[in-house]
Amino acid sequence: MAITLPALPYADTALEPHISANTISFHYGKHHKAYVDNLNKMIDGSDLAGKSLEEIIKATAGKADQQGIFNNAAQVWNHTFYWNSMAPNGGGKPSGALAKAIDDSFGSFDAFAEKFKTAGATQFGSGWAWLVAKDGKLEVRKTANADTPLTEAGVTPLLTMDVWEHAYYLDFQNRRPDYMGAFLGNLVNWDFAEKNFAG
Ligand code: MN3
Repeated sequence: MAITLPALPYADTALEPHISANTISFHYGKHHKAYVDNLNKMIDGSDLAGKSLEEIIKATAGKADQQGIFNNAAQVWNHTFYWNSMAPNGGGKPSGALAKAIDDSFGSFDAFAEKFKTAGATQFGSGWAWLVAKDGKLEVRKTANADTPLTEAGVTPLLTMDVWEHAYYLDFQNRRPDYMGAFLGNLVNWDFAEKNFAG
């Protein structure tokens, strides 16, 4: 069974004016789709065909001879996670257990937000910023290219922000900090992060 491109969880105009339908048409319709298509071509007829996306990522992580498969598989997973990390009328602050965990782990929501934006701003070149849970504590991470905390034992990804240029260049040109401000201020889907935190 081939890996499929999941439907977007909202209309392609739903994140406007922050992320345009034009960005979505390239980012989801071209980039995300290409990762799915490339992955299916690469695993066709191999032992990995028929395995789940998560199984493919874990089986190929850190293996130099399977870097291409890993990159495409991890990018499929990361992007689906990213689309779900945003919502129309998102932003604001989390509530309940996640809000308490953010205060306990970072000192305050604002301290978390600073750390998250710094992770995105200091990821040189392409990559991702993450909020993850590990041993009941929350951590901010950044990963390069296709790398994903999904491969780390005991780590649960809660939220991600794509900082590849293709995520923001059409709407923000080179202003990555403005994109990150819109992500946290207007788009971030705390309901999704809360569900991931609750397991
Ligand atoms: Mn991307």
